[in-house]
Parts: sequence; structure tokens; C-alpha cells
Amino acid sequence: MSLIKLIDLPDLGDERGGLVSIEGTVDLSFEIKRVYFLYNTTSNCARGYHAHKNLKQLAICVNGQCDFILDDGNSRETVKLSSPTKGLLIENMIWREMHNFSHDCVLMVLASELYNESDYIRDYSDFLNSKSCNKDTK
Ligand code: T46
Repeated sequence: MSLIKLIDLPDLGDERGGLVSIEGTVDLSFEIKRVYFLYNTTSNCARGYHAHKNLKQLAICVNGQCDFILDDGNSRETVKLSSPTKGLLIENMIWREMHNFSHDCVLMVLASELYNESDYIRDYSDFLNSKSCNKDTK
């Protein structure tokens, strides 16, 4: 099964321009508790390099483009986000990296939880260990 789960976000726009609406628990499997966005990302800068223990997120490139790498510890896939009508669903316990931000990229993220640094796994070996521990207890 692919790690890349893209959600189509209907464009409700008209001749005046685009409009996308996202309703937590209606369009998403989680309630939206936090919204943040990345913008003015320095060229050639990569971000992410972590996984979350519990957090689920939907990432939408509302302007410009960037690449996401998702990794579940077994396989690694890349997807380019370049449309405000496509949302990338990122489940918990998925390692993510973001690369190739265009200068005009605005990456908006809808998150299922408030910010909590203890939910981050920022070391790749720790991530792989946590994945294999989860496997062992199943
Ligand atoms: C993710 C990817 C897609 C906060 O204080 N509150 C927040 O809501 C966020 C998101 C970050 N921060 C602080 C934590 C760090 O001191 O802002 C600083 C930069 O965060 P970080 O280095 O984690 O940023 P990215 O771009 O590597 O990752 C972010 C999110 O943190 C992460 O959850 O999945 O975007």
C-alpha cells in the first residue's frame, strides 16, 4: 500500500477566484486543533527529518511547490505538492522530509493536536527502533 495519501479538496471557486474549504471531522478523520504554515523558506533548505508518535496532519501547498518524502521504516516515497486542491495526509509514525521548496511556497498544515515537542521523534535510528518495538508487541 502506498504511503502517499492525497485527498482531493474541491475548489468551490468561481469567476472571482478559487476557494477551498476543509471541515475537520467532515473532510478529515481528525479534528483540527492547530494550523501552521511555512513560507519564505530559504532556497536549498530541507525541513522535517522527524516523525510524530501520535500527531496526524494534512499538508497543503497553497502556493508554489515542494517535495515530501514519507518513510514508514520499510519504504520511502516522494510526492510533489503543487496544488491548493490536494492535501497530503500524514499519519503518525511516518518519517517526513521536505525538500525543493519554491521561493513562493506556502505550505499550510492542519494538525490533529496542539504543539508538543515530546511527540516528535527527531532521530532516524530512534524512529526505526520505535517501529520495530511496535512490530514486536503486535
Ligand atoms: C511537521 C512538518 C511538516 C512550534 O513552537 N509550534 C508549532 O506548531 C510548530 C509546527 C513548530 N514550533 C517550533 C518548534 C521548533 O522550535 O518551531 C520550530 C521549528 O519547527 P520544526 O523544526 O519542527 O519545523 P519543520 O518544518 O522541520 O517541521 C514542521 C512541523 O514541526 C512538523 O510537525 O510535520 O513541519
